[in-house]
Amino acid sequence: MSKKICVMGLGYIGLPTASMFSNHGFQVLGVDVNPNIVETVNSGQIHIEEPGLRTLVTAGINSGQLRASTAPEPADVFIIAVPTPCRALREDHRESDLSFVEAAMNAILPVLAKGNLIILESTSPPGTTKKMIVVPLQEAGFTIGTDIFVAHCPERVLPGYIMRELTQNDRVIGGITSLCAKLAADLYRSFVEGAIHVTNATTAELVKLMENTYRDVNIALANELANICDHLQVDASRVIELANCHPRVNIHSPGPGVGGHCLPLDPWFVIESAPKSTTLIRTARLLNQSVPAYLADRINSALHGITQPKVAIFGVAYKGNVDDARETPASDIIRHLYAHKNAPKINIYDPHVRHFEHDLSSLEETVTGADAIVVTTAHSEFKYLDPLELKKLVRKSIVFDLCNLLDRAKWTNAGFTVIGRGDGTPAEKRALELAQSTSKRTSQVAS
Ligand code: SAJ
Repeated sequence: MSKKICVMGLGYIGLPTASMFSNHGFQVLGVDVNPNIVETVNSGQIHIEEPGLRTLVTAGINSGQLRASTAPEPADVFIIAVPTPCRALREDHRESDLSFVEAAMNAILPVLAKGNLIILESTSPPGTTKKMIVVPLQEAGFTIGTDIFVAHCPERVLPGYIMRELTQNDRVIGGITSLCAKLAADLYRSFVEGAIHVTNATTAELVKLMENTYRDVNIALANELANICDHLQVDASRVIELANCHPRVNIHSPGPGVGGHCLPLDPWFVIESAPKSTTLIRTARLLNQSVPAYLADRINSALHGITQPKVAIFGVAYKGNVDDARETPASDIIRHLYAHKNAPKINIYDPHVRHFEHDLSSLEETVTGADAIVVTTAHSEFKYLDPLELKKLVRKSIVFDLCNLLDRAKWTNAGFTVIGRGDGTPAEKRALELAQSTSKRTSQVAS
């Protein structure tokens, strides 16, 4: 009989992982506290957008290897893939919330048996595997490494490419003992084609956090460069392009801010674990957090003098071509726009996101009468929009391309003033140019 795996949490990581194991010879029970998710999965459908996921879920359900339920059952392996949020207590202070890990452990404790392997996949502050998994098991009478086994195997897959990266990426496995690590490594070898690196649990926790921290710090540098370029009136994209010709330089891309459930949170887990040794990480995080307010100010200054301005927001997903709006910079940009004295009316269009904190509208409704279009997410669909068609609907032809996504020449030729992220032209100057050209055209028409 094939081994049985119980996956706790059927979100962006749990469901892909459960479906992957179910297509590699394992009996898999996916567990989620949300009965709607359980019902959706049992019908072979998915509740999240991720290329290739539906095929594996449908195959798993049809073959009988995958099932979903709201309660765990006895199994050989338990994989915990639940959220580990980081609650914002202040703008400059966040704290980890491990209550979902605790709830998952409480749910599985009654069905655990000797010989089981328990794996924490959720991204967690250093020490979590010991504190939240090992300690409750010891309290329940188990001896780790002899009659029960524990490892941390952080997920490291990129949303949008999860199914490919699950198999192709290297995997870091942190065991509580070397036998724990070996058992977990053997399990993941069933589908992982990348190398499997074995270490201890706390090292694996820090590896995962530092990967995302590395990216956050580098994006902060790119965002600071964009701000410098606005000040110096130099184009940041060109600076980056030329600097990256150097064999040891890789400046990241500036954008509307940093979103998602990983990069804006994981550095805080590191800060929490060593508050006195994390000056750079904290500074970078705060810099990235400040970008939406900075950009909202630039947008507002371009709207100066317009009574009851109207803004069209393009995209609220935290990045291009995903349906996930968690911690999206668009949300902060909208909040700061609304807080302004001359607050605009805001309409939002996103072809991927289904649920957002504000109402979403159709493309046409969003653009009609707009004084500025603001591209806040790099969805591919926006690249293929026809600016000539949009020009007929807007009131003023300004577009803030905060992702540097659009074909600038195409939009400029269609009559739009394009303001890119860090493109070096002050928004106020652009708005002035635009106002002058509009009044010139109006007076020409009048005469
Ligand atoms: N971003 C920039 N500039 C860049 C790159 C990204 O502003 O040059 C922004 C994006 O627009 C987005 C945010 O950063 O708002 C995060 O996007 P991302 O593509 O860097 O990362 P995530 O959050 O989708 O996925 C990351 C990945 N980590 C790394 O690449 C080190 C992924 O491999 C992890 O598995 C995932 O976090 C996770 O779950 O932890």
